[in-house]
Amino acid sequence: MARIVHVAAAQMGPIAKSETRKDTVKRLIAMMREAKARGAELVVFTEMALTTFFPRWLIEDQDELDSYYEPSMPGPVTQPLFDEAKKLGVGFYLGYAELATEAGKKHRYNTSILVDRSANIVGKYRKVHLPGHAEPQEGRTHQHLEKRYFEPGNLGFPVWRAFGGVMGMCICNDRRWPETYRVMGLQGVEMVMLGYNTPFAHTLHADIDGLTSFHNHLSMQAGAYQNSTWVIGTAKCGTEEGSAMLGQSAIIAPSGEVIAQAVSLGDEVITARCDLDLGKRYRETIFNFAKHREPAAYKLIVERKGAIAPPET
Ligand code: ING
Repeated sequence: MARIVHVAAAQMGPIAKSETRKDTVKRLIAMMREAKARGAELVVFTEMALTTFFPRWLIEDQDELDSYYEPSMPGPVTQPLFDEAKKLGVGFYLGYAELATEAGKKHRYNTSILVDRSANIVGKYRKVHLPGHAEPQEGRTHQHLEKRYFEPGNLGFPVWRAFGGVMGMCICNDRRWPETYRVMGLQGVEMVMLGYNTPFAHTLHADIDGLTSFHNHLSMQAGAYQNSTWVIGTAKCGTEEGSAMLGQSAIIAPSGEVIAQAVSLGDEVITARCDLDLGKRYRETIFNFAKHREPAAYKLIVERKGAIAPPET
């Protein structure tokens, strides 16, 4: 019996600083309803889907900064999203800024959750790879201060049995690092969900920033193919508070092929019929980890501290 999951990526256009969570939750619910109407049972929202991407600013007022985080999930403002999901029988991935209290101490994470079709939170992930800086940088029109506002994730890269398969999550910059997919790949992941907020002007090197679009799909397609997994990448995009961000949300098969892609820079739902057994056929042939990642040879692989010098002549 084929294990099919009908998936939607719910891309978001800009969220203005002035927009309330009530407003953004209404947008999320509207896209969830559209996704359901188009046959989806799992909706992948984006990174920090409830607020504007606030790490673009140096925020020194503590109350203003705290206003961007969720002290509880669901909370009073996000509960309607969970209620709608339960009513529709739709699961979802949601990215948000988390204010967690652990052993009486406050911690702040860039977080995502996986919610099943009965609106139960079955998984949580906290972003490991935090790009940008902790201190404001000269010469930038927009900062990228995730290292200032979040701690690195402390949950690793777990995977969960859900939706008839093995599900994994990551967030934005994580998608650029092979370790992200491989750690989940070694746990048998079959679908990796992720959201991203990707400004075009990140490195301020025109040649590199000019390839932002190319590097986006390159990273996700490689991760999908090399680990025989589906990858669902959902953007927050468009010009948000003056910062132009990449769209291109995509549903990528374990073959590495992009099988659905957003074409706008606004709220846009894309859907696909994802056969989880497609990944299985790759794992049983080309990427049979047990057979082809030669344990004996891999044991010999050591981290080199630099190139081997030429023999003394
Ligand atoms: N944003 C960006 C991302 O990794 C970035 C940062 C942009 C890195 C462009 C490299 C190039 O997509 C977040 N939020 O991680």
